[in-house]
Amino acid sequence: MVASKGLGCYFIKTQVVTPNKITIEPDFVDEFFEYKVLKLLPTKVKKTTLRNQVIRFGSSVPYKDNIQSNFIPEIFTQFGNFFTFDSVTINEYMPGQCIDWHIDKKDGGHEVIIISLLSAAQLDFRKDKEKISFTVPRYSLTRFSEEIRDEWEHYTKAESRRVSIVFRNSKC
Ligand SMILES: O=C(O)CCC(=O)C(=O)O
Repeated sequence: MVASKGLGCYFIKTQVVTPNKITIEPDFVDEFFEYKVLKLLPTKVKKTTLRNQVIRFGSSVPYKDNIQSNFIPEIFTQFGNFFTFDSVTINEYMPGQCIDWHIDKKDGGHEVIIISLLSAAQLDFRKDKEKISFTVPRYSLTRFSEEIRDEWEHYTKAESRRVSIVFRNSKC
């Protein structure tokens, strides 16, 4: 984990927390969950520097592209015990591919929640001239809200093949 000035990062046991509401919880899921998620992904190789593929389940708010079904696959329902969501996005990155700097649309809810699979990645945030970077390990759960969600742009580039799952709640 690497943090630079601005957000004042500190450790609480296994979690990383900043006053601006980002937490990274390691080992939130396991290899079996990863295996089940990968079965949902079609095999595709796109020649692009951006994400290899994006598939979505559930609500078409805030993003209506690439929706596979209005129903969220059962494998994800267990997470209802930890957080509320009405859409699930699965991103696949091949080595060197990235998602460009962005702030998630407001109507995706007050919090962005991400599970990382297959490999760790660096998740970067920037606002004005400040930048902060975190390592999000394989199997971890990352949650961010408030200022860092609403005012800081985020970006990630995969070094190895990586799949991320993003949970959003358009109803809050
Ligand atoms: O893959 C990630 O960790 C970030 C995904 C993301 O920012 C998004 O889907 O909007």
